[in-house]
Amino acid sequence: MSQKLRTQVAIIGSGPAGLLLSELLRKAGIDAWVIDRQSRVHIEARIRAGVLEWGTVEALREAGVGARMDREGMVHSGFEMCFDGHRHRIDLAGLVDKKVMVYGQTELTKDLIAQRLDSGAPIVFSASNVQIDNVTSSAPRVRYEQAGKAHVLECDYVAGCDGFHGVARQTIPADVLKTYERVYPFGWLGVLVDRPPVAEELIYANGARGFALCSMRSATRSRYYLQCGLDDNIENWSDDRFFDELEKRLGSETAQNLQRGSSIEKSIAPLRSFVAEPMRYGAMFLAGDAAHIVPPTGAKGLNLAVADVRVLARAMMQSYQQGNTAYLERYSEICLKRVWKVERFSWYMSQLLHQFPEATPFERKMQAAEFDYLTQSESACRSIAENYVGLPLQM
Ligand code: FAS
Ligand code: PHB
Repeated sequence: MSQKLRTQVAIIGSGPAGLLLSELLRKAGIDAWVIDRQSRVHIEARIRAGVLEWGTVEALREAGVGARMDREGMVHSGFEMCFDGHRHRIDLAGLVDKKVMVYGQTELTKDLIAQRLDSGAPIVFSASNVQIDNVTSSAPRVRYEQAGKAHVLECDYVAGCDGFHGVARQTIPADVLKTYERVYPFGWLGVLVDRPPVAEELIYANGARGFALCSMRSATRSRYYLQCGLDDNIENWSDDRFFDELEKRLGSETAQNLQRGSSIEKSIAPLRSFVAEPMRYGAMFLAGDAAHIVPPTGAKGLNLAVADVRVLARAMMQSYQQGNTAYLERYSEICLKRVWKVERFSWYMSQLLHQFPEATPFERKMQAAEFDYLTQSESACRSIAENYVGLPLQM
């Protein structure tokens, strides 16, 4: 016999989107349940994004989880782009008077989960067989099993924050859902190493051997990425081979400051641009990777997920507190406007900064000319800067 439960908002997924939404709603006195199929340990062990737009920083503070980020995060006022060893700094503070925060997605996920557990508000881990029913009726509900027991959670709204491989998007009928996709012919091989970063700021590098990114999690923990083949696997990459290749891609001037170490995490992530429309179906709202994927070259995945839930939280507050459902009605339209701009920027950065196996000599020349133009045009750099720090959130 399944246990019947009731809430206002059923949130599928305990990643940054689902957790932030749950805490913004809780702060506004709106009940929600968070349900995830993975364990807490698994979720908190994921190594993903590392750069936060200022809008994301403000949303995390608004949700009450800004303290550790403000203590341990690193505020950056610029980053470097490097082409064939020639570095050019994008001065974010100088060009658009804004900065970014370097703070790991792993850490902000831990902060959000800890606050939710401390508050006693409902969060369910290791739920299996999660299913979403009746989202086009007046009685939407979510069913799941946990510890061998079946549960039925009745609700007003369902928030599908369950990532690219989740169940929510699959709930939208094929004749309603429209998807757009670009799969890139390479992946990113990432390593995490407890060594001081090679430079104070991030370096995005392109060259004949391919893309490389130098990022960090703290003054003593670095995160490096190399463009790799789609059919590549981490067994082919010893730490020594990784650092040898990174040195070659960075050029001797930068590489002389590179401190090698043993990797504490190593993984390959495919690169994809993906958008699903609409982001709302009846009483169900998609947010984050459940609705869209960007290649990480623009550092936008996490930030776009946060932008979605800032819009969704405000729309739900308007609905519950003022009975005004106008924003909920326009949720998909409002979010998709931003999604397509962010997709464009992430695609642009990926086109500029990677070696495409099928690229013609003319296309390589276009990359070089684009980079050359960037080094001489303040307007071009300002365009990159305003996108990198995050476009204003429009409601
Ligand atoms: P998430 O995927 O984070 O969370 C979805 C949650 O839903 C998960 O906890 C999952 O367990 C749960 N779930 C899935 N199916 C479910 C089901 N059926 N029932 C219940 N729960 C379910 N972005 C960057 O900017 N930089 C990076 O370096 C970077 N690296 C990345 C590496 C990888 C491997 C991936 C996948 C993404 C990376 N991203 C990166 C993008 C990343 O930051 C995402 O945009 C961000 O995690 C999106 O957050 P959510 O939408 O909350 O989805
Ligand atoms: C990271 O630190 O993991 C990171 C930073 C910037 C990106 C992608 C990943 O564009």
